[in-house]
Amino acid sequence: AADEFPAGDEGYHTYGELTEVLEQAVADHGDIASLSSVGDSHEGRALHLIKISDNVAQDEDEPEVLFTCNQHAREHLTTEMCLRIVERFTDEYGSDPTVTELVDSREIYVIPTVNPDGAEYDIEGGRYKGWRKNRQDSGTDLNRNWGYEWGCCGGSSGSPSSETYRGPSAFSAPETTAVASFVDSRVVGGAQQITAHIDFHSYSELVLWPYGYTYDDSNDTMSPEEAKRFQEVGEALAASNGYTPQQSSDLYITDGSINDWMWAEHGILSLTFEMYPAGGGGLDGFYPPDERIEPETQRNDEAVEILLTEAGNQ
Ligand code: ING
Ligand code: ZN
Repeated sequence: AADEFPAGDEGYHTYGELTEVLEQAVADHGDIASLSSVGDSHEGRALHLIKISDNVAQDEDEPEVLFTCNQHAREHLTTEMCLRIVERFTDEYGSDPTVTELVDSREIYVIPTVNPDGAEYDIEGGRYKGWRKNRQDSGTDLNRNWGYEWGCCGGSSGSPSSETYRGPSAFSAPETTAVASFVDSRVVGGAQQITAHIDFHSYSELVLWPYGYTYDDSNDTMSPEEAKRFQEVGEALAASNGYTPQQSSDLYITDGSINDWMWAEHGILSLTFEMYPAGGGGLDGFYPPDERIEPETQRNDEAVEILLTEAGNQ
């Protein structure tokens, strides 16, 4: 779909367009939405953070939930997923009862692009490059750069030219550092406020949960009960969107992923969604036509509601 770039209002958003839409959403809904950033990318782009809640300027004692998108540059559909969450939970507030109840009782955080440099590079010149990594040196795979069991076990590479290069050290990428610092900052009075998280990727139509670094389904940092909860929540989410649920190491071993860090360091119920299409698309699988954006992001509306609800069940 290279001929559909640059995207219009109905299509994929460039970083500049995304920024404008977020600024407008906050301007239109200042009572329930605020825009800040968790830091800057390697090339200096703001890593936007949107907070959505009633009394948005206050830190209320409500379960907090985080949605992150676009760690991988070419997975542009995920940015549109995060944008849909922002637009839905602002535009539908006061008219949709479920949205209203969740905005009133939760603090929702959305980071629509964790890798804006890579995403802009991928579309530069109007031709998709199939780029995955960030834009530091020859590129780091952000989802192999997280600091729990970094580089321990497989599924990442020490070669800078690899698609899954883990970087020279854990959190060597400014993007992972910035998101991690934000999550660290949500520890208030010794308790992590964020209780649930989805990191959106594409593609394969999967719901994945940790651990990725080990085939063990439980160990000294995840009890059998906790593993069971991941599986139950993962299966409920997958029942709502028709994806296939599995522990992430059952797909393949990966070390240094965001989910492993979120769970091990913060006890956050953290899952990955692999969005449309299910498979067989090769490089095209990363570039569904504009017409797929609405149905394939809408497809996750219920899953997002389930996770927000689950966030209140400790
Ligand atoms: N897939 C994910 C990846 O980072 C994944 C799958 C996510 C594995 C989380 C382990 C943990 O390789 C894509 N498409 O990026
Ligand atoms: Zn990905």
